[in-house]
Amino acid sequence: MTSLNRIAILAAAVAAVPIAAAAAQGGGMTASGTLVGPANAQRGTVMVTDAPTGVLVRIEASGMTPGWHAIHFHEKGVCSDQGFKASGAHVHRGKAAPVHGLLNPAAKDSGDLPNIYVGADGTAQAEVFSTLVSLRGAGKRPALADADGSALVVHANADDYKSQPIGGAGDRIACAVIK
Ligand SMILES: [Cu+2]
Repeated sequence: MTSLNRIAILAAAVAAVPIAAAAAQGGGMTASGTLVGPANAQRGTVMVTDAPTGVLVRIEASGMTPGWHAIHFHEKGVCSDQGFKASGAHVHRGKAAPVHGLLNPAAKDSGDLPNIYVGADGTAQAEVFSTLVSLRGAGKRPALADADGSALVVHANADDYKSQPIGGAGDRIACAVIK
């Protein structure tokens, strides 16, 4: 191949992947938030990276109660109220209430995520991946960075991945606005 041909092929390949299309497919954009507990006390950070088939989530937390805890994406980017109820229900498609549970065959809950484990020292470091959402709507998956934003909420108990409405996860104990 002459170098001229090579340049022509390279130019064609670049033209075939315009920047907008790359972003629509999940172009590595990130969003992050500060994890807060009761009385707005800082509990760590949450980082979400858009990926071609979903989102990668990194959580670094401290000052938490040891043990397994459910985490979910909730539908509104609000973590300022006592109890974090303002973050709403889980991220989901359409108007109907979602059917929850990663191990539930009928599930339609886009906010579902696997549990995290907090060690005896009250810290947790975890990376989890979800194919159920996107940051900005890639793959027609619900967008975390939509008009009203979203939040990552940590619950008091583990998620059993089956029971309704939230897998027995209990109270909301920490919350991070994703933006
Ligand atoms: Cu939840």
